[in-house]
This record gives sequence, structure tokens and C-alpha cells, in this order.
Amino acid sequence: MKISALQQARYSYNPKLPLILRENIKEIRPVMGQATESATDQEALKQLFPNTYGLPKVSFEKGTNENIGKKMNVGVILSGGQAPGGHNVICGLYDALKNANPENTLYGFKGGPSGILEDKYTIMTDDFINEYRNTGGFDIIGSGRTKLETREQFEVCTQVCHKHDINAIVIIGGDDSNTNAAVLAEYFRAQGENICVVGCPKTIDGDLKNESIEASFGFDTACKTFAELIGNIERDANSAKKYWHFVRLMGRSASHIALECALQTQPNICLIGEEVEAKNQSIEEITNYIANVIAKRAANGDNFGVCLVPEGLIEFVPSLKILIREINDLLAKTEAEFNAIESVNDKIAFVSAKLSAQSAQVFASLPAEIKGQLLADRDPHGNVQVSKIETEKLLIQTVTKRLKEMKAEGTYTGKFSALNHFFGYEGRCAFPSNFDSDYCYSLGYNAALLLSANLTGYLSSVTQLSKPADQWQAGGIPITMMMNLEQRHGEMKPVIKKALVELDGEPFKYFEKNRETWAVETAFTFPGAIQYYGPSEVCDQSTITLKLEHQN
Ligand code: FBP
Repeated sequence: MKISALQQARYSYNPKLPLILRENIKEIRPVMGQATESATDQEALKQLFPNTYGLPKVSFEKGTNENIGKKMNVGVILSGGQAPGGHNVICGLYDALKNANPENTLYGFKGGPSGILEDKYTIMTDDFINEYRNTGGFDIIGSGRTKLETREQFEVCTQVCHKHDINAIVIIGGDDSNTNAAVLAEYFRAQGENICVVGCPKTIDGDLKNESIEASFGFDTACKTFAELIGNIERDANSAKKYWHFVRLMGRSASHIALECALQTQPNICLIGEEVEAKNQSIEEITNYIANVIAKRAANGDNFGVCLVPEGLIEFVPSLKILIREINDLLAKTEAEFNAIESVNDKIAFVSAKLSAQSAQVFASLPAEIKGQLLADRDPHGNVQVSKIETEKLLIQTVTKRLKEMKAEGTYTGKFSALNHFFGYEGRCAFPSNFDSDYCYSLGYNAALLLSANLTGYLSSVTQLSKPADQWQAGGIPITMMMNLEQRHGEMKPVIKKALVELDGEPFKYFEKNRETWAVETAFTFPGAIQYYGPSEVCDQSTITLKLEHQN
């Protein structure tokens, strides 16, 4: 395979570790902190996790580590959507294992969690791993969305681990995969199996964060990649002065990506799903807000602009939220009948006839393409896949209609020509920024230390991320500490709480303070491409979200 010059150069980039992890691995020892509690539902979680609830937080200090040299066979799994830096988690894990004992073996289960169930794996070697250092993507072993959650699956995992004498598993995934990692860890302990499970916080969406986890990996690079593209579009808009660009951004329900991109590029409009929900805004109100900004700019002679739309917006508009929930339930109940219908129009008619009167009306008001997209395949949780719903196109249609009305009313005199974009897959496999290269390598290295201490049910954690890497703190956080109980498919389930944008948080407050100025003035900022080599202030910066959240 031909290798680009950047890829070749990135192979020899040395990721920066927290200071303690730079010590000889045999001289790093774990320190147990106080026992922990989950924020809510303590009693119920204690019962569900009798062997792994309440474990202490772990940090590291310099000192002889007696366990580090013992032979370990570790399995690693990439779970869910790609996020830049996943390869480096595996590289960090591999290097730590080999530093601890060259006899240690790392099995990479292929194609996501199904890899362990089907016993499909690669054994990592130096030559193999060296071709993936500091590169984007999950193609080292592939990823998948199979969920490890049933007892039967756990039994298969046990058999596969026994077969290869595997005594630890690292699951690199988001909130659901790490919830399942905790359940698997509990299962192994309850069965008396000495197999440890440690998770690593992954997702570009940025919604796996809490008091102990400052950021999920991949968010930094994905946002920087999208922000570069948005900045380029802003410059194009400001040069030609004839288009309004509507840019939808990935991120599932949470609007973290849209917000971070807005902070990096200062567009004229950025919608935030969580705010729409808090203000109970309808599509009509959102449309009016956008149309009014367009009219204000037009009054200044500016018939161009940029509007960012989080992909999860649609789920936060109250009437659409109810509609989506009804469709999800309906499709779950009538799966076979629905799937047997061939044409999209007939599917639409089938669903329309079964909705409540209010939702049927909302559904009828939507353009045909959006109706079809709302009926597309569900994800493994039975939820609509928001990445497939072209909300930006819907908004262009509703705004066009509103501007026509405003023209008739005499409140708008400009020209409106709109273009739509969707950025998601473009950012998920970018070469990881230095931040993600360093953070991910540290997470993987750290995971090996947790496993060597026989710790299970932990998430590898690296904190103080808004500071330079030599001030980062490495450790482990019990996963049960981040859990609460939530209703899933009619049952109360233990899950890691998803982090949505906090409207009283510093990133949103900063955006709120500035957005009116950005709406009318052309205050675009152009982040440019991610830089991998050069001065630290250009190459090593974290996201603005992280800085604002941890500025004190
Ligand atoms: P994870 O939650 O698994 O990290 O995936 C993130 C994501 O990129 C979302 O932003 C997006 O909605 C979804 O994956 C798209 O899923 P798919 O890759 O299956 O098309």
C-alpha cells in the first residue's frame, strides 16, 4: 500500500504521556482512593453490581509495582462509531503490555464486539502495530455495533477467554459499550472468573463526560476537522456573498459538536438542540428565528451566511419528539408487517394511519423525503438514526417559505439562495490531532496498568486535559460511579448517564453572550487545517469547550 508523507511522518510521532506514565513501568504503582458511590440510585446499583459497586478511584505514584511483570493475555475490542485516536489507544496498550513483560500478548478482536463472540482475532506484533501509530480510523481491527449484553454472550466470552488464556479485556467504546463493559466485569466476578474488564471513553459526539471523565476521545479531532471545513465555507460565503450555507453536524442527540464548531468558527447561526427543548420551540419558531437573522443581515446588504444545525435537533422539537417516539414504538410492534411493505409511499401510508391524531398531523406536514427518512432502519436500540435525517434541508424549505411570506409582508427585501451540507463521516477517521494522539495513547497505556493491578469494572481516565500533557493525571474510575437507572424498552436499566449540553455551562454561556453579534456582523473565524508539527500554541491546543469548562 502506498503511504502518504504525513502518514510516514506520523508513524514516528512520540505521543506525550502524563509525567507519571513516563516512568519505568515497573516503577509505577496504583494507589487506591476512597470507596465511591454513584450519584443516584445507590441501593439499586449496589444490588445489581454486588461485586463491583463502590470500588475506589485509582491514581498512580512512583514506587515498585510487584504485579506488573506477571504474564498477561489481553483482548481489545473497538465498539461503535469510529473516532480519531482509536489506533493509539491500542498502541498505548500494546506498548505498556510489552514494556511490562515482552511475553504479554494482545489479541485484537475483529469487527467490534462480535469479534470475541465469533473468536475472530489478530495477535498484535511490533510490525503490525507500527503501521497504525498516530493514524485515524478503526481499520486496525475494525469496529461494529453488536452489543455484549446477554448472559449467553457473556458465556461465549468466557469460553473464548479460557481458550486463549485471556485474563483481561479492554473495551473501547461510548456510554452504552462501557455500561456493558461494567455488566461483563460484574458477570466475570460473580462467576469467580479472574478476567478483568476495563473501558476507554470513545465517541466523537462528546456525550460521554462527567465529573471524572473530562472528554471522550475523538471529539477534539472531529470538531477541528469540521471547523476547518466550516471556516472554509465561511470564507467562500464571505467572498461570493451570495449563498446561505446550512451545515448539519453529527453528534447524535447532544449538540456538543455543533457548539464547539460554533465557538471555533463564529457562524451567524448555530442551533442547540438542548436549548430548543428547554424553550419548547417548534419548527415554526426555529424557522422564524433563522428567517429573522437572514432578514437583518439582508437589511445590511448581506445576503449570505452560515447556519449550523446539530443532527439531533429534530429529536428535541417537542412535537417531533412525540412523533419519533410513536414511530419507534410502532415499528417495534409491527416490524414484520412494516418490513413486508415495499414502496416508501405505502410505508408512509401504513404509519400515518396508525399514529395519534396530533402526530399524524405533524407527520403529514413534513416533506416526503423527511417522512421516508424517519421510517428508515432503526439503530440497535430501536431508535431513529438521526444521521440519516436531513434536517438542514427541511429548514431550508421552511425558511424559504417564511421568507416569501415576509417579502409579501414587506419585512424582508433580500435574496435567499441556500446550499446544504452534512459533516460527519469526514471527521471520524481523520489523523488524530496531537491532543487525541497523546490522550488516546495515554488512555491505552493507563488501561494496561489498571489491568496489571487486577482492577475490573473501571474506565481508564486521564484528567486535567486542558493543561499541557505533563500535567495530566492518570488513573481509573469505577464505571458504577457514573451510572444511574433509566427506562429502556419499558424496563429500568443501569446506564452511564449521557452528557447533553448544559445551558448553564460555560461553553453555552459564552456562545449565548456572543451569538447576537455573530448573527448580524460577519465575525467568522477560520481555524484552518489541524497542524501536527510546529509551535505548541498551534498544534497542541484542546477544544474551546474543554478550556471553558475547566478554566478555573
Ligand atoms: P458512537 O456513538 O458509536 O461513537 O457513534 C457516533 C456517530 O458518529 C454519531 O455521531 C452518528 O449519529 C452515528 O455514529 C452514525 O452511525 P453509523 O456509523 O452507524 O452510520
